[in-house]
Amino acid sequence: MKMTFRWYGEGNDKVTLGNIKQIPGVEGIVWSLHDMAAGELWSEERIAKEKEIIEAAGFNIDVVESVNVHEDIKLGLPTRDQYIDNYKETLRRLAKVGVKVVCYNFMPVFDWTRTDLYKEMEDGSNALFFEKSQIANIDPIELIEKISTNVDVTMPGWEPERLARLKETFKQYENFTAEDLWKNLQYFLEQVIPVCEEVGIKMGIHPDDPAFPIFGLPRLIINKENIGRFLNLVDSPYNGLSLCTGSLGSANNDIPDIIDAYHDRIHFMHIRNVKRYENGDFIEASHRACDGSVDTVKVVQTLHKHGYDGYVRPDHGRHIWGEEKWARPGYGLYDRALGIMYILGVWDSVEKNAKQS
Ligand code: DNO
Repeated sequence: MKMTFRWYGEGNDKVTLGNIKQIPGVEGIVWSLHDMAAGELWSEERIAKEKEIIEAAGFNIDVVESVNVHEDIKLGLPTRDQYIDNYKETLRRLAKVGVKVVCYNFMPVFDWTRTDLYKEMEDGSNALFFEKSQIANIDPIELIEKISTNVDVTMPGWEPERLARLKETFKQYENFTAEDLWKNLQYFLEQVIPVCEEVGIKMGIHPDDPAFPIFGLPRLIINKENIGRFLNLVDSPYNGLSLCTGSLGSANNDIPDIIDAYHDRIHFMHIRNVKRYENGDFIEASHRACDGSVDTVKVVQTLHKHGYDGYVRPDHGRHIWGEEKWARPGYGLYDRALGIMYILGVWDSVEKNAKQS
């Protein structure tokens, strides 16, 4: 298991590389060019600059999250081919500097969705929250307006250019089915995976978050069966997963069982916990197994059992010790650092037991 930490880049993240350096065990920075719109070709100069900054701080640049997929590709529009060409060329450029894994998602319109970014918890911390009944009763555009007020940073999946086109994009998805989306995903993979095989980049699709349809939009990567279908669309080790325990944990998925089934296709793990309530709401909890609905201990044990040597990062943390005043929602420093210590603690103890027996 290779530990990493997501970082949004200089001037765009209040967490510094120096901060991250002091968290035990972190080998790599999960990075991206966050100002690139989906479909744009990444410049070699910008890629080289990011590599230089990250490597100078003593980290590897092996994982990129994300290279975003243009909406026209998801919609299967005739214009998709030019964006797929850019995607392929971006992958070639990333491979040239040593990138090994690219994380992406194939969720229509939105990336992750929540109804409250700072829900107060009993201990005084606050965290991302999803209230199912709110989603059922609110217009998506109203929701975005409501939750993005008072957030002065761009959030992944909530980029300004995406939000500006929201109404129009929703219209394009009218009468669009899950089968349409599967077809367009297959088309994308059939184009992109051969390039990955050639240049040595492993693609890891991120599950849909939450792992159920919202606003009448189809969602594909939501359970074991669909993940199996996805892996068979193009049956290549380069067509793999960024398995996110929090996203899959928003529905009643048996994540250790999913890891058992597909561990050889997991290139990147996002490990975090969520606490699910009976009414379908969920809140992001600490990484500790007993604090939420995901058995994070069993997740790590199962990875160890299969000799997992891919990348891992802690995912969304709660905002603690007042960091909501400066941190990007879900991406503060402290709770993610605690998460790393928990994940490594479980891993080290399983490793030690395995060696002794
Ligand atoms: C949320 C993240 C997602 C993820 C994308 C991958 O915090 O896990 O935004 O990066 O879905 O493309």
